[in-house]
Amino acid sequence: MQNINYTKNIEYKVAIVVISREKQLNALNKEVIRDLEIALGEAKKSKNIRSIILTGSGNKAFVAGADIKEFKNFHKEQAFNLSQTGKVKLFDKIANFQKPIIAAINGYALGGGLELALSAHIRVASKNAKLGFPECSLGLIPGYGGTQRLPKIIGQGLAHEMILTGKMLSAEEAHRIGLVNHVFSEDELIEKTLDITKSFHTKSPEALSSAIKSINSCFINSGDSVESQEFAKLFETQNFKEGVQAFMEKRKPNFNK
Ligand code: CO8
Repeated sequence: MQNINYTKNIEYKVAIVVISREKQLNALNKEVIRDLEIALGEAKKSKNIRSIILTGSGNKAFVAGADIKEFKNFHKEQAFNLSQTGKVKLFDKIANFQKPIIAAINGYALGGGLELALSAHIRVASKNAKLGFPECSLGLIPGYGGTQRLPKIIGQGLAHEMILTGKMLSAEEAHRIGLVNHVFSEDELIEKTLDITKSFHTKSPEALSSAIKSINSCFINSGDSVESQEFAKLFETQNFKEGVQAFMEKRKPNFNK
């Protein structure tokens, strides 16, 4: 697990999974997704692990998105497959995980990074966190379940605004609209998140698992394949090429209107 730092906190019965690709702001590429899958498998089979904390390395980013450099030259079918595979291998697995998963957002949670946090059962953030969906500025849309999970968490009106404007929210704004449950200081983020996990010790593991399954069942993701299709379709547009090129050149995109 080259891209993941996996530690067990025995006192709290927690696996702390840190995405460790700091120089690229922990952007999600295929290897990170594979390693996260392995880490979750490890946490699943450990009897002394009752919950998982997912966070990013460093103090700048949780995850700044899917790795734009990885998919910049993709065509429609590759984009569709990447989106679908990521959902099956990771995002849906997190959402349906039998043990509680808390995303501790320690900086930027953008695009696929915010989608990762949305898949978790509980989200907390440090005061410096910034959350947003910049995909439309790249000529894209969220492709890892963001269009499905966001409206269920913050409501359709706010979800439209977040995705269509690409506006980044501060941790406090995210807290106000229910996108994160708690905001902690940067220094205390993990400590306070560990405190939340303590309450799981006094609960039946089977009950927690059943609660997660039942809560999820009231949100059947009927629009999931629509999202992957729409995401992939955009790879055939000139505006997508311009959006990605602009990101690579660190400039604003000049889209055809
Ligand atoms: N992908 C690849 N590399 C990235 C990403 C990313 N998402 N984010 C940051 N990086 C890299 C930068 O390219 C840079 O690398 P280098 O040093 O080699 O130039 C390094 O990380 C540091 O980043 P910056 O120099 O840009 O740092 P700043 O502090 O100036 O800016 C930002 C920080 C604002 C976070 C900026 O990096 C940024 O805007 N990043 C991109 C954010 C973004 O657009 N995220 C959404 C990506 S698209 C997506 O997630 C789609 C999800 C659906 C996918 C479904 C299937 C693929």
